[in-house]
Amino acid sequence: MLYPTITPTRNVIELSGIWNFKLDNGETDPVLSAQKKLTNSSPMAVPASYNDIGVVKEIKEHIGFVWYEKEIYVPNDLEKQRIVLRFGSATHLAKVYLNGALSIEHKGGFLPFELEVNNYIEDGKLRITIALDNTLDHSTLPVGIYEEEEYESLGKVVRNLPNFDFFNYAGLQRPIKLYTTPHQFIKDVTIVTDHDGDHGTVKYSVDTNPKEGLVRVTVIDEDGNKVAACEGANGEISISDVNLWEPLNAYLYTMKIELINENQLVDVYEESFGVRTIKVEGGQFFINHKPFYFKGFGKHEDSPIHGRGFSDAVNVMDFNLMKWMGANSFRTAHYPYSEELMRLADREGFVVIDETPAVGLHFNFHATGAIKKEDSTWERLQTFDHHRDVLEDMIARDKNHPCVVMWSVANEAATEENGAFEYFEPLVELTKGKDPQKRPVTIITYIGSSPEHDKIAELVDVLGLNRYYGWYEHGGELDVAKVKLKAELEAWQKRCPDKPIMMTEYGADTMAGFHEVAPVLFTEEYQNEYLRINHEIFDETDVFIGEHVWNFADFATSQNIRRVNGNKKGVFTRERKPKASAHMLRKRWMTIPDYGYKVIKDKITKG
Ligand code: BDP
Repeated sequence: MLYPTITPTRNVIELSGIWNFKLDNGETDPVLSAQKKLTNSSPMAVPASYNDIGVVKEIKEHIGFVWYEKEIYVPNDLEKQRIVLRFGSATHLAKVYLNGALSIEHKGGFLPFELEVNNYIEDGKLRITIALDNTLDHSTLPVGIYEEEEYESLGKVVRNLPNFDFFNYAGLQRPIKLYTTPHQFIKDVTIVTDHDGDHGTVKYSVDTNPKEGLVRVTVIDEDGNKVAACEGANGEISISDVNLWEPLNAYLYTMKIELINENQLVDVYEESFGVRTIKVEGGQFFINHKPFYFKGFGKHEDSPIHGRGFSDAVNVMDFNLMKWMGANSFRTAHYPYSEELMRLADREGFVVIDETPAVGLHFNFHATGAIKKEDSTWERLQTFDHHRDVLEDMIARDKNHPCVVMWSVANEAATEENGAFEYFEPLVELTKGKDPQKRPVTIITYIGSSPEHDKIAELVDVLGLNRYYGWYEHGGELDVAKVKLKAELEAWQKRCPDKPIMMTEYGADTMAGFHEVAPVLFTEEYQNEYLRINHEIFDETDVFIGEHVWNFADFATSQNIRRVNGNKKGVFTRERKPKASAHMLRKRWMTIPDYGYKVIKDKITKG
């Protein structure tokens, strides 16, 4: 799926700004309400989550549909082309009405969707009305628990509990754009790169609509020089003296694609790409044939005021903070992040584990944090079809990004329960089948999915472990935590020799400004000690390929007794001020090289 950009044949109009907004309290018929302009609406910023900027509880904690609307003129000149309305995302279920007519429905809150709007324009105008539902249940990703309860004195009370640990922000949280293409247009491009010595190869495949005309492809370097060219919808291009895309040292080429019909240039699109390879072998993770070590974070798209709303300023600052720390990578926990952020990661050289919104696929945690004995998750969940669609859409969107080095199919599902293997096997196969670059695949597991009980380790290329020894297990007993962590890592090596292990989450809630001489839970000293003992064990483990601290910054969660106004495991506060651990981690990461930190001597192979 192509990201909309301005080219000599295409235009883009941003629809960000103030939209009309209104809660739907279920009294109106959606079809009728979309037929006329929204009345009694309030201003709402787009992109943004509506929850925090709505201020009052009724908006912040609203369950169900809300309405957004904007009426625009479509300049006459544009009407000669295909005009496409594109949502970077709409969270979670969207019904889009154009001049009152239902035109598209989309399920899933973290991936783009679009539709052609030419036929909906009336008198040069387009009234875009969106009904958005934030309800989560056993068929959505993420998974939520929907409950209704009658109280004599109160009437019906509706609850929609997130089955996961982040606030269920909703709204039009990413940019919305109107863009144009010619009627004969470039629909998609797929790029797969390889290199040997200083010789790079680029296999490409261009999809056009209709499938006719001549495709011309030119590769341009960062200085604007043409380095290679080719003709045809599919082909292979050689680049001599190739500049590789390297972690934190990204080099991006531009592939200029021209579609020519009867000697006329009809469409132009430019896709940037990096030349790099990925391979997992012998317990190591190779980027460009060298063993890579992941240093970084599980993140969230989360910031004050915006909620989960897209902000270039937040993204640039977060990347600068990560660079300052010596981090080279992050995971898009727990949903695909905005396309704009992924493009920034390409440019900055951050290595990304790209995760689906499949979180909360378990019924074995109790709200108190206790692990319940449960074995019916895979019978009760109805997420499979949607999970498959989301994986396909995520790969279609992100397949060309050099920053993406691994797909995460799910986070902390009930992977120790019967039925987990049967649920995940087709999804892992699908991921491998759909990804033209054949990147490694992981499914991130929680502590209940121990080496003794886990059912899916054999399906994945990398064991992604979220483990909290010293926090949820043996909190305050760091000596015991160390022993337990070591034992588990050894057990994994026995069960899956040669499979790389990565700590995809480890962390401790820490209140910025809480201090004690002795490390005590919630103090900055404890967070440091907790991280330090984890690192000691990581450094003793051969097949260990990286560490992602949970979390980059403190983030919002729903209200519950385990969270004091949000999750405080951040190395930065939610306002991006460093805790003591930021300085401690910086010292460590600045001395750990991106490559060759864990070279297993008898296993050096060419990745
Ligand atoms: C893990 C989850 C993550 C939570 C974290 C925590 O993957 O979403 O925020 O634990 O409890 O279980 O802090």
